[in-house]
Amino acid sequence: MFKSGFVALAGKPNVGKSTLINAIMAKKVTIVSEKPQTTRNRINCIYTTDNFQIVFVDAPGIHKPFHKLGEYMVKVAIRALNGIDLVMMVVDASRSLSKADEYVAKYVLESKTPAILVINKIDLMEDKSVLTLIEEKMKKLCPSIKKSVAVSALTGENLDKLIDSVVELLPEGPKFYPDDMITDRPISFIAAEIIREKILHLTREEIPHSVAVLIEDVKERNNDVLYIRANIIVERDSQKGIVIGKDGKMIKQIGTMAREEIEFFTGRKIFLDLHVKVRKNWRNDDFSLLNIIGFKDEIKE
Ligand SMILES: Nc1nc2c(ncn2[C@@H]2O[C@H](COP(=O)(O)OP(=O)(O)OP(=O)(O)O)[C@@H](O)[C@H]2O)c(=O)[nH]1
Ligand SMILES: [Mg+2]
Repeated sequence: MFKSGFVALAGKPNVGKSTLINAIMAKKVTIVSEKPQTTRNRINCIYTTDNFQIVFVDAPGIHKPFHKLGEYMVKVAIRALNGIDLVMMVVDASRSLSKADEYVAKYVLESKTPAILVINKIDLMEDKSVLTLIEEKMKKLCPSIKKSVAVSALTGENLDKLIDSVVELLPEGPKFYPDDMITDRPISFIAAEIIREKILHLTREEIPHSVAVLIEDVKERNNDVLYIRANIIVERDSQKGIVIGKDGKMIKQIGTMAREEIEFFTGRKIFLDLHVKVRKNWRNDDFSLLNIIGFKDEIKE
């Protein structure tokens, strides 16, 4: 019997949703950072074995938005809970439960989809006795929780148990994607995300949230090289200066790190051509949000 289904991740920002998917798949497919609101749009990550296929739907963290970008991200996250087989509701064991977790529980319950509670980051926990309290509280808020698993996406602890629980709750079904496909997103999306991840990693304060990456061109070149031209969009001239850095040092570092990772992901030689552009207030501008992030249904709604 072959099992398959769509499993969406829900949780507030920074609880480790994307890290969990990468850890289960043993492959980096979706980007991760220590800063909240890293994931901005939906990405399907496909995990196939001989016995099952799980399509993990990674989505932004559910939060209170302060601009249109955040507003549409939350819409994406809530929409990701429609038409799926199972929700993995993720909470952070190293922090106490908050109003934001209750807010997530409300949406999970409204989706009328069975859920697994994933208590992540147990490697940071000293007192494991609170796990039961977290479980009880979340189950009370969200009676659609069928199971609860405490894990660490970082150390891999209990991930096998989590996979077993997911598979157990999945229906019998076909393969939705071919065996060798690990994401539904094209290389342009993945490359933009990897570049943005490096910027998140290398910059501080308001820069990470003010940056977007737009792929302008992907072209086959001689000697099997894939040429990728990307615009790094910032909101202000001062931010442009920071992203370029003194003598272009910062952009060079971003470029090297991103190129290496895109090469690893694609198994191909990449020529990465980065430019920095200022688009004032892009985070509140529908045209930019459609054009750069690809929100379409969210803007229409
Ligand atoms: N110690 C520890 N850190 C973790 C674990 N899982 C994730 N993290 C860290 O938590 C941070 C956030 O991880 P992400 O996977 O980007 O979180 P997310 O829930 O996808 O966040 P958004 O995309 O912003 O909603 C990163 O710094 C991760 O390294 C874990 O099990 N243990
Ligand atoms: Mg994420």
